[in-house]
Amino acid sequence: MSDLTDRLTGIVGPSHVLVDADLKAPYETDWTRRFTGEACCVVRPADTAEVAAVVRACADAGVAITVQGGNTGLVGAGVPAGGEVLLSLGRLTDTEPVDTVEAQVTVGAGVTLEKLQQHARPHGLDVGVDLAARSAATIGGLVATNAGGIRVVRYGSMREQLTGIEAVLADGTVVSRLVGLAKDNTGYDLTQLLAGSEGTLAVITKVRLRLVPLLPARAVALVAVDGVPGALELLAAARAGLPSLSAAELFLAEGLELVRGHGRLAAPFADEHPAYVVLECAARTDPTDELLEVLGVSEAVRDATVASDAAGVAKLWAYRETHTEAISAAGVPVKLDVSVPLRELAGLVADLPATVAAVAPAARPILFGHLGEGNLHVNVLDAGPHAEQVTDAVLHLVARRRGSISSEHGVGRAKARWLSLSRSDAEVAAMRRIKAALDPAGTLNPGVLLED
Ligand code: 2HG
Ligand code: ZN
Repeated sequence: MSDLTDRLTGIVGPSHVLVDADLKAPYETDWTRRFTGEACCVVRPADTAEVAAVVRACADAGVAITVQGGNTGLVGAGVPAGGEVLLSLGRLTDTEPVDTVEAQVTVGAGVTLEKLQQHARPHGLDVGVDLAARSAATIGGLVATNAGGIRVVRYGSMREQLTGIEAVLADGTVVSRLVGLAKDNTGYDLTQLLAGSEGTLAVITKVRLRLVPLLPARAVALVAVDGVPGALELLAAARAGLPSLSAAELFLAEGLELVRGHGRLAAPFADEHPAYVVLECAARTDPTDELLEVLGVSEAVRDATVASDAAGVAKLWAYRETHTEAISAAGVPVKLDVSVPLRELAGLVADLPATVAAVAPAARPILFGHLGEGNLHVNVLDAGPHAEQVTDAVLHLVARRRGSISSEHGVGRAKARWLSLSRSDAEVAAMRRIKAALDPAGTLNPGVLLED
């Protein structure tokens, strides 16, 4: 192994090959604290050429690689299983000037979402994807997992923002397609193949993204409803009546109680309600009136509060966006991220507590997520030794309702065992053939997405 570390040191310099346990530790455990594994070393290249040389060195040595961006992933895809070289892309922070004619930009994989937003916004443009982990999540990781977030209802997931990619293949070859042509039918779309491939096919080093118009005027409503059927009735009204709709989110009474306790937040309403919806409208001019009009006629609304100033908007979003940190402060949850057709959502939410209780009687499920896509984040606290059974029971329930076992976080190591619940044998076999063609030695992120 010291031959390999010597070669890696020659490529990136001694200060960017970490071998001391203390220095490696922050890279070896994921954000949830549920996934952890030892890396033989952490290597931090500065650019695509260094990444290519590192990948080639590992291929020559027959040592596997775990690829890591901001380490905000939730499915254990970015931490080693044991013994891999951990390839951290945090130094790939090149940011090219915003191309205002194409409304596109090219950035290094290690640029955080927040930095990219700050880069685009002075030009009257914005990134189509946004999510709570924006300050640490990197663009490379967001593409590798095809991240979704809170604006999918308007702009789609990360793959819809992609116009080009540069990546290093398992043998160290660089493939680069960063022109960002709006139309380009010249064969297989490698850019889209790599989106959502979770580091198993190549290491993404640069990304070209389309940008959307910056919409400075925002109005947010926090709406109390009787339950999921009411939330869906409100969603239907919002979809029909709000051309400026930019987010439609859901959380339940248990989640509100948890985030209020964690953040010392005031109760949003005089009474408690079973479920809450956050609707956000974004436009060039104040969309408050159109939002109020829809709230005024929807029979699903039990109570509502609306804000359009920055502080008020942030205050309302906090009830939804602090769910993850409030849950994490309460324990290490089993994190599941599922989606079902919207007509199945109420049934799924109704069935979940009993399904979880049957295998983990003391567990506390906290449900929230992205209403527009039927994407529920099922976080289960206090599952104790029953984490696997909880995962198994919930994912089977989702499959019975024709859903996906991973909506936006990816499959990672956490869900690889259950991939066949969402993908047919023929599909998994085709995926394995693609993996074998691009990474025949199985060096890139082994055990992620496809079980060994
Ligand atoms: C969100 O929507 C993120 O806030 C995190 O996808 C979800 O913590 C989770 O389970
Ligand atoms: Zn989410």
